[in-house]
Amino acid sequence: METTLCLIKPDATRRRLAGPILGRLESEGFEVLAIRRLQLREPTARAFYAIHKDRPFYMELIGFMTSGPIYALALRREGAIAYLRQVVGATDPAEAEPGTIRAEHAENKQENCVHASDAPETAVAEIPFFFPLTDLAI
Ligand code: FUP
Repeated sequence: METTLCLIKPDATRRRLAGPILGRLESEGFEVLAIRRLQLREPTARAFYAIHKDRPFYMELIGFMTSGPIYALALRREGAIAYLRQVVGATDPAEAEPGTIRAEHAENKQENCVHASDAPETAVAEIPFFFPLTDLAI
């Protein structure tokens, strides 16, 4: 079993899509180990996306991610990390496989509804931004 981090981003929260997305994740076999609703502050958003700090879209991404409430979820499933990336779909909804969350709901490359950790090292680094690892028994 693996645990991964999923964020339901401000665009999806604003559009009342948290429920449908959570339902989809549960129907895909993910167990919700932990869930929080919160609004990211700039220093936390900057640190979370530090890997992108030199990309041209970085400050716009930080502005967007701090623009409203998000949901953070720690999700457990067999092969959770790769499987969640598959269910979420490509960054750009225009390129996302039909049926993926982003193909169904996302507006563009930035307002793309969800974040999903992209590797085991990333999940272990990202989960503690929101949940103490000691609470999750992973
Ligand atoms: P993903 O792993 O699919 O979430 O996407 P990336 O790691 O490529 O991008 C990280 C974040 O940057 C995503 F949340 C979307 C955002 N982004 C933009 O805002 N503009 C872009 O042109 C590309 C990515």
